[in-house]
Amino acid sequence: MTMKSFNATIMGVLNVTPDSFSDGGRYLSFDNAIKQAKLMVSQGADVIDIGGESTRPDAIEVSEEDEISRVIPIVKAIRSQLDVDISVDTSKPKVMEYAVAAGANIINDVCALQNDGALEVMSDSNTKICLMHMQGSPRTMQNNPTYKDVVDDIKSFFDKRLNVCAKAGISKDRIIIDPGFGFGKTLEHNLEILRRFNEFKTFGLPVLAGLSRKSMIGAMLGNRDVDTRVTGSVTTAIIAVQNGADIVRVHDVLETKDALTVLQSVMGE
Ligand code: 9MG
Repeated sequence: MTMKSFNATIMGVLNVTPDSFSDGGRYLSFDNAIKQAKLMVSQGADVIDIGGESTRPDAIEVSEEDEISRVIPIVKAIRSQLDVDISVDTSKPKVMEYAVAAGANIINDVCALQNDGALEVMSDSNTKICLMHMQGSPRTMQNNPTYKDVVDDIKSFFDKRLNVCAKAGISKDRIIIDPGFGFGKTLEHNLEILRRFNEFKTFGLPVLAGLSRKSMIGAMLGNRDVDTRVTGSVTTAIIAVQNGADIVRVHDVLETKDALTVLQSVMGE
């Protein structure tokens, strides 16, 4: 029997938005956000992903200034108080610029550096970048998403974005890819991506899976609401890691860490 390593990186989600779908507003205050970041680190998070604008379809748009004022003080506080990598979830070049200057280790861009100016900002830095696939925009993405072959189509998208990044001088060793569960995908698309997750390994890059508390979990469990999706979320994280995910983006760090530790003990090298 061949043994593998299942020591995936745990990225803990820290939303500092009033309207994020799964923890809307809970960590909006500065003190609560820092407390939550400390808790996630104590539970085993390797990276904290800080987001100041929700990506849900009905989310209120946030100005550049508001996003900067929500996110950057938290980046600075976490940088000075905790020994953890910091990711900033943003698609705005100005926020990227501030985040990089404040010491972020990763820019997590659900628009894969397609917004005007994003590529230039990131080519001027050494920070890692997560390129996520999304069909459409957050507002329109769930209006009948269609693919010829969902995994092949997403892989073609990565081919193109990796080319664009290479031309802009962004080296491959800075890039993480992410098929973007729930971003312009039906339940069937999401399930197929999860089953065929290891096909994204052909790029030779770290692959991130973000499934935590998403509506696909609720749908599989008979329209379960967001607060009762923990077990389903952990199960999908485990499947993703068994199928090659290097990083899992999760809300429930303790539960995910326990499940990964058990997986590694039983199945790991
Ligand atoms: C911000 N955000 C929400 N869901 C996400 C996912 O699945 N991947 C990444 N990279 N970011 C996400």
